[in-house]
Amino acid sequence: MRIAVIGAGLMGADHAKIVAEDLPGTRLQVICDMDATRARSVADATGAADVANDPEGVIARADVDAVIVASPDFTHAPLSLAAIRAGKPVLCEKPLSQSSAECLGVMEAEIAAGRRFVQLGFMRRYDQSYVEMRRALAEGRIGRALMMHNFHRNVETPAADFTGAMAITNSAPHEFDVVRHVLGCEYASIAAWQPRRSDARVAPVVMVLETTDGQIVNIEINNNAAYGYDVRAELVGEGGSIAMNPVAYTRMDQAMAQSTGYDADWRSRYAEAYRRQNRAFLRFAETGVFPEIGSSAWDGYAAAVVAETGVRALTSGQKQPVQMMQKPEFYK
Ligand code: ISE
Repeated sequence: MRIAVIGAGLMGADHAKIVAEDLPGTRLQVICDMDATRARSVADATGAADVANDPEGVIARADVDAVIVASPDFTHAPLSLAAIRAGKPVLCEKPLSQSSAECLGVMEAEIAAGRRFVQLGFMRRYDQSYVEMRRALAEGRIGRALMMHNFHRNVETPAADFTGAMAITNSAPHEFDVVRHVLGCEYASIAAWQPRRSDARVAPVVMVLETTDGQIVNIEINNNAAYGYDVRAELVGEGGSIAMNPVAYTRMDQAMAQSTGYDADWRSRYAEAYRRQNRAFLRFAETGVFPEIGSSAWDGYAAAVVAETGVRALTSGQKQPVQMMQKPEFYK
């Protein structure tokens, strides 16, 4: 399987490393980036065979069998469409698009092509904590699900002009996706608020969602939490609860105190989830069978609808109904 990685930024470099180190049987064929120096440095670090700067050209190349898209968000849907046109499986970083209409275009192209090509990079589904929550629910060990509490904290925003709307469209889609995956239902409504900060940085966004099955979900997105990358989740059922443990290999005991560290960002916290996701993508590329827990173009559409509705809820200060199309038979 000859793989091209499009985008040699943070995520592209990470994906290239996973392909090179953790996907036996693959060849890292091309690293593609507008910035030739960046592409070359990732290629050198990972032993990729070639570099390029034209993504659509790379997707069409005869010596490329599958594609990983990790270029800027606005390129995700157009490049997924190019992969569908070329008949090549694509692992596309989240979000598929911030526009649900554009996600719909990708779904329509896939349906017209008659088979799945697009796996979306909602890697949290492969994190062991969510795997266990979903299993506990399926096995009836905590009874019927009532609520899910979620915290998503970054050290600081990547850019100073990051807004509350961006917290909803860029960071929260991980929670939107993994919660509906764990609970196995869709959202019925969303409300969103922000507390006031004492400085100009973006304040946390707190959302409360109702599901179509009558559960309540709350999500805190705090992109300026200052102390570390910290994701927490607890699924509460009628007969028990299951919560994510902090992930740490060691504990420090010193000066009359006990402490564990935080990751600086998601790449190390979810390293194993990314590896599992990318292995699942490789199997998908080899067999054409869509991964059992993988997220699809439909899931990208669902996340985009909730995010669009969440932004309306934040700006209006009012709870908004989440209105999604019927799930096409193709994605069932
Ligand atoms: C960021 O946009 C991501 O995509 C990461 O996966 C997430 O964990 C991070 O907190 C987001 O801000």
